[in-house]
Amino acid sequence: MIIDLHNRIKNLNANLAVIGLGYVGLPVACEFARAGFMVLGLDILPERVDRINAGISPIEGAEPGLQELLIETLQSGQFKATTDYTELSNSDIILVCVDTPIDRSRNPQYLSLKSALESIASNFRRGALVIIESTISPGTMLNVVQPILESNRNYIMNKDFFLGNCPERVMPGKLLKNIRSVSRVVGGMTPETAEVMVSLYRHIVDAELDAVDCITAELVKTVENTYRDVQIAFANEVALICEKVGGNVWKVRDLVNKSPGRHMLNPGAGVGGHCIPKDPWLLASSVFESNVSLRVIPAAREVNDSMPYHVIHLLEDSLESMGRAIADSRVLIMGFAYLEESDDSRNSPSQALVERLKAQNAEVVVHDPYVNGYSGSVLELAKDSDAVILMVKHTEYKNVHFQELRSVMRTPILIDGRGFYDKDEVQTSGMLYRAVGIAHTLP
Ligand code: SAJ
Repeated sequence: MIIDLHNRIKNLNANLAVIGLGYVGLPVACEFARAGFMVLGLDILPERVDRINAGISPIEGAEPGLQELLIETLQSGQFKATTDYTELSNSDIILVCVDTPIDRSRNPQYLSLKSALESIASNFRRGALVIIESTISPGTMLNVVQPILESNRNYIMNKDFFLGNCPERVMPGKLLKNIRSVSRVVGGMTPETAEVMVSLYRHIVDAELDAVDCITAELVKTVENTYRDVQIAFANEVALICEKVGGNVWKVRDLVNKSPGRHMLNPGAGVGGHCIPKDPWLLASSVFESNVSLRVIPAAREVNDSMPYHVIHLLEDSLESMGRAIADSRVLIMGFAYLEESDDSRNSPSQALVERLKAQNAEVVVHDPYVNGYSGSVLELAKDSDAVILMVKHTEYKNVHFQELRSVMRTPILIDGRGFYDKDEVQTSGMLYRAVGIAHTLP
């Protein structure tokens, strides 16, 4: 049965379905359609499906080529979207690209995943291949995915259907580019399944495709992001040490990275986004109920989550030196997105900062050139403020003129959360400069 599927993949006459038409599902659906497959996109949101069928990409932010590719694949008839999950009965291959957040106790919250799996279980046909692209906690394929797919119609995996996990490696702003150019781990519940999956993804991926078992695929994706989180936490702790002992973490980092095999990442005002704050908990949760006690991974999360509050400490200290307090101060936050040149503010460190400042009775104003509702003039918004806090290194913020800024502020304090500005330049303008990772020396 899987040999037949393999042949149909080679000949491009396997029918594909992609469940979840977000920043993972929509690009991959369009790429497989461009490759020549008939692709059916499924989503639970009718308005999203209607927009997509009208040729309007629902993905916010600049995604080079996606809008054009969507229109091309709709016009060629290779791709269409629907909310009708019964159409899954016509699919040979079903990709699942739904969100897999964590809940308040940091366990995986699989509502979307389980709903998609139940829809598949009720509709898929014998011989279908199901591939999970969502990031999942190690053990999920065996303990969650397989049982739900076998729960209906008495199907048995590897007899009546086939199952794999090919974690996405997309990056907002370069969704299509990453699909083509970034290697993928291809996890199959059997080696034969992994081999068939490699032949499928070879149609859209130019980079390496590494066939593995599913537990390896689940581990690789969660570990690669946890690795990044721990590395950032290390840089943040070094920043705190530098502040205390009189150093400049940016200079230290540059020189450390001259040492062979060192690649210290950037410290900063916090870690946001849809992946890095979540994936370490997906990894850690796989051993929550065991005798494996994790210390580094949770501690790294705690360090990174504390950084917005460290920025508040720098602000408090600066205001105090000018005879002011946070309460009744007016603060301008520069940058609300989680990442430079992005409009995505999911889990943004600025959210935590704004909430805490407001709780301390500060008047908070936010600017971000990419995030709806926060555009405008930095100079206008800085008027009568007691501090400006740089939270995101959007290129636009390089144009800030410190003398002008100082002239409109009530108290001229600049807190640099990303090592974005030159301390001497800021201080020469007469502003008080404090930065994450740079010891405070009186001007
Ligand atoms: N950050 C730091 N210091 C750093 C790097 C990032 O504080 O040295 C902060 C950023 O400001 C941001 C957060 O961490 O708030 C996340 O930044 P990121 O560069 O990791 O961007 P993400 O969250 O979009 O990460 C994604 C991940 N890709 C996938 O999950 C498929 C990650 O594995 C990639 O390394 C990253 O994109 C990338 O650089 O492509």
